[in-house]
Amino acid sequence: QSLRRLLEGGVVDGALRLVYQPVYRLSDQTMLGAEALIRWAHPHYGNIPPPELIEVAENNGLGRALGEWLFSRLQFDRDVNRVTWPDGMTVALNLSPSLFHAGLPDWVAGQLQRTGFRAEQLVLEITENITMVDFQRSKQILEDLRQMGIKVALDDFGTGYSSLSYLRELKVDKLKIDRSFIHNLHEDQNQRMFVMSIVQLAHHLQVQVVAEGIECRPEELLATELGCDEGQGYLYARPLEASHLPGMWLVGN
Ligand code: G
Ligand code: G
Ligand code: MN
Ligand code: NA
Repeated sequence: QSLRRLLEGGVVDGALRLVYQPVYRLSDQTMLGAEALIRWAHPHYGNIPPPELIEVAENNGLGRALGEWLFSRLQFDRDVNRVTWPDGMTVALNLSPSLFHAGLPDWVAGQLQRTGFRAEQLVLEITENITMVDFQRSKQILEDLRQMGIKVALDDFGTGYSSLSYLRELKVDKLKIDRSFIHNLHEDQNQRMFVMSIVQLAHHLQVQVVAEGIECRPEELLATELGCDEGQGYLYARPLEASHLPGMWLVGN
């Protein structure tokens, strides 16, 4: 049961599936959407961690196949598993490095058309390191995506090699502060200073800030006080099976 066979075999095989983690507005706990996260339950090796799955895909020239599978599975979950996306709710997808090239905007447009999602529903998450490979080209790709109405988020922010000043040039909608900075926020003054500085700079640039990995009330309280706009984490919800997501729209709002 290779990854290639699973990807080429379509979306019905449950060994490869998506789970969805809700994202909330911190000021009033309104649910804003969900992040789709891939899961691979291997019959012999058990659950393969996503980073390993991504590496296998990238090393075997399956980056694009994986991307197409993601959109197909979103469509499948929507149409067959009834994961409806109410107006205004967004779905965030993590992009594999090999998809991040000049052809990305056209490729995404094709996927949207094929699967019947609208650009406004989509958030694309990319890590800051991917954008550092060719900064000028990355700027153009992000501009093109946003021109199409797609939102772009910088994922795992704070763990990469970029400097803060590059945020000024790279136009994104959101910045997701890595969960290592949110963990025990109430117990670490340095982390609080870091988060506060990021929020100030981001807001100055009209960029929204998402706090990842909120696990307890004190972390939530501080993330909110420090000005983070959105939050995601086990305190609110773990990544959920598709069938459990629609119920969350109601609970959250
Ligand atoms: O879901 P989990 O916390 O185990 O994810 C671990 C890492 O794998 C995260 O950094 C996440 O961004 C990444 N990841 C999860 N799903 C996908 C996916 O569908 N595509 C890519 N490229 N990365 C993913
Ligand atoms: O890098 P990225 O943001 O895509 O990673 C998302 C991953 O983080 C998901 O796979 C999810 O399992 C994990 N995650 C989400 N919320 C929490 C949390 O509150 N605590 C921890 N430890 N991990 C979380
Ligand atoms: Mn992510
Ligand atoms: Na992250």
